[in-house]
Amino acid sequence: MESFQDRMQNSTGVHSAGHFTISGDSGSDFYTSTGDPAFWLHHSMIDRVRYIWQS
Ligand SMILES: [Cu+2]
Repeated sequence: MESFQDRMQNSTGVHSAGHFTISGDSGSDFYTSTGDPAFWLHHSMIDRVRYIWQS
């Protein structure tokens, strides 16, 4: 669990990188990402990867 979390959640992890690169503000406002519909494709894939990992 720890290694999976580290890869997904640290500041350059897959999950975090989507928040910081989709929809504009790369690095300062984590919450602007949700304004871009493309962001939800990213987040759906994050959920899918977690499900696959759990399985
Ligand atoms: Cu997120």
